[in-house]
Amino acid sequence: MTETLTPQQNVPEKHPFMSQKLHDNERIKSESNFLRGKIVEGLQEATTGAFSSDDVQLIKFHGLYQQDHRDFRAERKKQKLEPLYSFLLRARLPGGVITPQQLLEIDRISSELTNAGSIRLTTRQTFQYHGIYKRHLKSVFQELKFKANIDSIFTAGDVNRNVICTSNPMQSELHAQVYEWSTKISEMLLPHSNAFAEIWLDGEKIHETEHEPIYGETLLPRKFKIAVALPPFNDVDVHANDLNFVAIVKDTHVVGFNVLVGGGLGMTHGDKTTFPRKADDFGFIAVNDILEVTKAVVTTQRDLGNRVSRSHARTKYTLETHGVEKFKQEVEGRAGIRFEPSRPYEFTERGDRIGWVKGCDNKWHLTVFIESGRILDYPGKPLKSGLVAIAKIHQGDFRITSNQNLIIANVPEAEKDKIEILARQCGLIDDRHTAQRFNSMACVAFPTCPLAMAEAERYLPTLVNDIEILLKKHNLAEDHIVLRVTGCPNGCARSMLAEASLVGKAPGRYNLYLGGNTNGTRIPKMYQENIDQSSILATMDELIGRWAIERRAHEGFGDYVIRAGIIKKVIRASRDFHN
Ligand code: SRM
Ligand code: SF4
Repeated sequence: MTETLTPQQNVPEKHPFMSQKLHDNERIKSESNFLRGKIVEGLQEATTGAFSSDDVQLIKFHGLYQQDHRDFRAERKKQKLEPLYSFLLRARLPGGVITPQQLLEIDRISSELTNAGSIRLTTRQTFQYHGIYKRHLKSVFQELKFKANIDSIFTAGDVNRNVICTSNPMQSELHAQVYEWSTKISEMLLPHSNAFAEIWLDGEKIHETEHEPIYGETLLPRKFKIAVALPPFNDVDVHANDLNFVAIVKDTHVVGFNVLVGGGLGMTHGDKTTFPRKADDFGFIAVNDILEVTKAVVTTQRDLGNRVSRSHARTKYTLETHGVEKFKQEVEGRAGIRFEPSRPYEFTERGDRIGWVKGCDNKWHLTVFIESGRILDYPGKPLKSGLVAIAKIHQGDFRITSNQNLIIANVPEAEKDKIEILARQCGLIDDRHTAQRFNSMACVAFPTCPLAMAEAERYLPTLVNDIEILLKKHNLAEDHIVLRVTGCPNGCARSMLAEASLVGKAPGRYNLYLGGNTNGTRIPKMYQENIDQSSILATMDELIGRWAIERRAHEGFGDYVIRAGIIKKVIRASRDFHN
């Protein structure tokens, strides 16, 4: 069994950060009284739409981010008005599964209580509401909990985030198993604090005594992400997560997992001490060891992670600082297991299979493409109303994918045509979409993300149009490049695992990275810095033209740019070529 020591008890003598001043967020957490802070008082404060700066950090643990509409920021400043504050709420949905009834409630709440009116599917298999005013926050929490049985506990902050798992519906039995483990992991890593129910739900005590047996009172040094992948599908992008379980299957059963630790994609422009990093393979564990190993990895990161510099606090840096072997031994000791040599597996697919597939249980599953995951009624394309119409007749469930798409799952044969008609009417099925569009992804960026340096979600549709034109020009219209755009180097659309990616530098300007691969196991490298739209297209025109002529059979764009020497081979982490 994992010991439940506090971080202080577990810090080894030679911890490199012991003598330095801890980051102020550590103070905020430790003084917060199990994440209460002064949130209740802040909610009652009617003179501002915001919370105090300490509470802005604490509300993250409750699944909220304070934001202001960036399109209006300058104008409001000019008029000497407070920024137009509103909140993002991120739901907790391990594995991304929801019922039609839940979807109807999610839709209603978005229309009645949010300014944006949209449901935004995320790259971590859940949904976000944007634009909730402070005065509506409590109602949103209560409606979500009491009408849809959904909460947002620990979807942000220095804790384990939404646990994601492969959503391929064709392997129904196996999906059920990896989904079950995702939910068990998620539940094991929930807080033991009554603050959430107390503040938002006017709730009764859930936990008799408040303590955090796994996290300790100051929780983790930084966010922590877990994925469960079911090969051959790498839709979850294992190298983006602190902890990954790759399911090893025998016949129809998951018999164990290969454990990969220390993936992460964020970096800071110009700071070479920050970098995207692939996860290290620790080895194989038996299926029933998954929870103990999870606990051991989380507590090792809790105790060894950097609490001084938040830019170096993720597990990937802990591995770099202490060494992979030491971290691994620590996990073995805490979990009481020995990692066996990894079992063979292969990732061959990553994007969602858009369209209908029949599962092994003879149920049908329709994966619909939702550009950047934004569900809204667009002119001539009422996606949101269409989805509501489907939810009203659908007898199965829905699954949000880690690629911001949605699966209308478990449709009986007799209902298939009705669902198809509704999906076509609202634009959820659109035969004009190309493979390129299906394999392109963007993060939110403007106008809500405070960290955005350039557009992403609002730029993606035109960028894809342009890339489609280039592919057509070079007779590659049926082909695609795994293309991702993020408004800054944090990499929320996992741009650092794409074949080609644009990373925002300033309005209208991006760094162009090339050389990732189609199955998400290689980190791309910077090819051009700070370029504008016309340079991006000129470069892509030239490179797609060369790829069309020089590629070997079925050679992906990312593999081609490396073989052709356009990009030097990237082995492990971007650090290898930044240094
Ligand atoms: Fe992210 C911060 C949006 C997945 C790396 N991310 C943010 C914030 C909350 C900005 C902020 O801190 O104020 C963004 C809110 C924008 C908005 O208005 O909605 C934001 N991240 C998103 C989402 C919604 C992108 C999307 O288009 O779907 C994804 C929500 C996931 C979820 O449901 O939990 C999202 N973020 C990711 C991923 C991809 C993943 O997890 O698979 C990454 C890269 C993987 C990783 O963590 O290394 C990612 N987000 C970051 C980082 C950099 C973290 C780092 O340690 O390097 C930040 C900034 C931070 O934490 O300081 C960030
Ligand atoms: Fe915001 Fe940057 Fe994440 Fe995009 S990548 S959502 S701009 S933090």
